[in-house]
Amino acid sequence: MYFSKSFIPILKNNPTEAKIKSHQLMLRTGMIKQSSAGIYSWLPLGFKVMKKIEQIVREEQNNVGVQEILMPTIQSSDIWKESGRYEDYGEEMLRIKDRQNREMLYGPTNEELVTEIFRTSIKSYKSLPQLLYHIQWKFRDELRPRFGIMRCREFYMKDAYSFDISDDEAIYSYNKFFLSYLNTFKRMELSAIPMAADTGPIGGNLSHEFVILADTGESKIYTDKRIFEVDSTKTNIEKNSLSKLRTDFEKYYSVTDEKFNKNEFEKNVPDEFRLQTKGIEVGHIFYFGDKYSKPMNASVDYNGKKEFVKMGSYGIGVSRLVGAIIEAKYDDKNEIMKWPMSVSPYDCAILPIVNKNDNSNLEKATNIYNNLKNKNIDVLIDDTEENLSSKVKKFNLLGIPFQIIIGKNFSEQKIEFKEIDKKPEFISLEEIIKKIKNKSN
Ligand code: 5CA
Repeated sequence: MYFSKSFIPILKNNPTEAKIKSHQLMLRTGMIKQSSAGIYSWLPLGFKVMKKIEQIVREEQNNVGVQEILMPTIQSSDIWKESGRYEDYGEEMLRIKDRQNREMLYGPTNEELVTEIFRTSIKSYKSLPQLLYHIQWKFRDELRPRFGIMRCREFYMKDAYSFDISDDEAIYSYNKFFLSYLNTFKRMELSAIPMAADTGPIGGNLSHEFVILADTGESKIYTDKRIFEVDSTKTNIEKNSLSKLRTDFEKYYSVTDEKFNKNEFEKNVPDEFRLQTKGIEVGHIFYFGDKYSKPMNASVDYNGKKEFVKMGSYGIGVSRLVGAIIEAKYDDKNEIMKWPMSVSPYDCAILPIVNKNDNSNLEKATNIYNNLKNKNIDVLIDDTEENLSSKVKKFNLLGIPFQIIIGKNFSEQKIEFKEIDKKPEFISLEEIIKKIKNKSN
């Protein structure tokens, strides 16, 4: 992509309405545009990042055997009346009437709808477990939408649902998601810690939030620093291996605000390991047994007996993750963003010095650009006539992890190449390709 032809509407200055760095950067680099309070359009740069995050989330759901479906955004109120949540959900739910005067709503979550889908098709315990997910827009009429896409009204979520015959099997499903979440966030180079959490309007009594540390986070957290050392790499999908993983984490006190108990914290965590800080909730998993299956009559036949299925639900804030990664990776002091390669909007940027009367640098840049494209490396080339220092400043904000700079001292064998936050080196195109490919794997 040529910068001059791209739709990346960069702002000169930080927008004053934005209070945290992710919101500032996303507006400044034209990733999103607000359309009304808490509702955003996703422009090419932001959309590319979000789609890459979505794909990682998808692959890690598939890896633990969850099947993808797609449910609609608009739901009928009938099923919510069955579960009893239609009234309980309160003003956060956007209620809509259709032309027949039927009560509809824009889904804030999908426990009811997925239970309705399940109960009409699955009749025997032999078809269990069923693990289903979708990635779909949600709407919650938040009282105070804020921080851009971090707490907005319309957001993109992966939500998954599990159906099992017993508590024991249901916990096994829960633990599969536990592992898949750790793997998902690791691929985005985030260290997300699972914390015992409150269940709010979703319900149940077992729940973990996955939280990444950030000063600007809205969740207060209390944790034992040793939890960062827990190794999940040797865990496999077997029941015992997964429950060991849970135990390895749960050994360490780690809770969100609502679950905090000062005495327990001080009793369980030696002084030097106590960490009291803030974080961003990027995922949340729940086990709630028959909270929905019972009132909605979702049961299976178990050797002639009717058993209500045991359910859990599992969310990841796909759109929130875009902001969360910025909060975790943006270097405030040097004003440099560096996207993890796995979610970066482009793999490499080429910054030639271009002037009106001499297009030789642009030709060299185009040549390299074509070479990289042939190797499946996604490149953004800045073909504008801005001077080099303002190009570098601009690209430091765009956060593409690699840069090739083409100026007067260009040489085929010693091309100026740098990782965005490191010193330049002078190497051949083959070596450049190798370095980029190494980082992509
Ligand atoms: N049904 C359950 C699990 S699927 C559920 O809805 N869980 S949730 O309420 O915790 O939401 C799941 C994730 O969506 C959260 O962890 C968070 O990352 C994201 N999320 C929730 N509310 C918002 C919001 N207003 N703006 C952006 N992301 C949000």
